[in-house]
Amino acid sequence: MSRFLDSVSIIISTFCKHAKEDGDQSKLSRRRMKEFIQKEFADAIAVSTIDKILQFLEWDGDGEIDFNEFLLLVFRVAKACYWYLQKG
Ligand SMILES: [Ca+2]
Repeated sequence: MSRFLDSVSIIISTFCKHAKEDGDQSKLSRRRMKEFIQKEFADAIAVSTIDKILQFLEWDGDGEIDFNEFLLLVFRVAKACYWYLQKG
């Protein structure tokens, strides 16, 4: 598998792993998503910011994070990392 597809596979398996641990294999609760963001970005994001991120991500208002909403986080992080690396 190419490096790019490996990365996509990791994103999918990360979402599925956390969704499965949350009971429903297709969605994460806001609580689980908050824990995920806290764990993954502990050094970079303040707790108060995480709630704002969750409001942005959870745009359909059903109280859970589906894969499309999870991808919004991936896109934002990828864009932020890209711009950070460009500044070099
Ligand atoms: Ca949702």
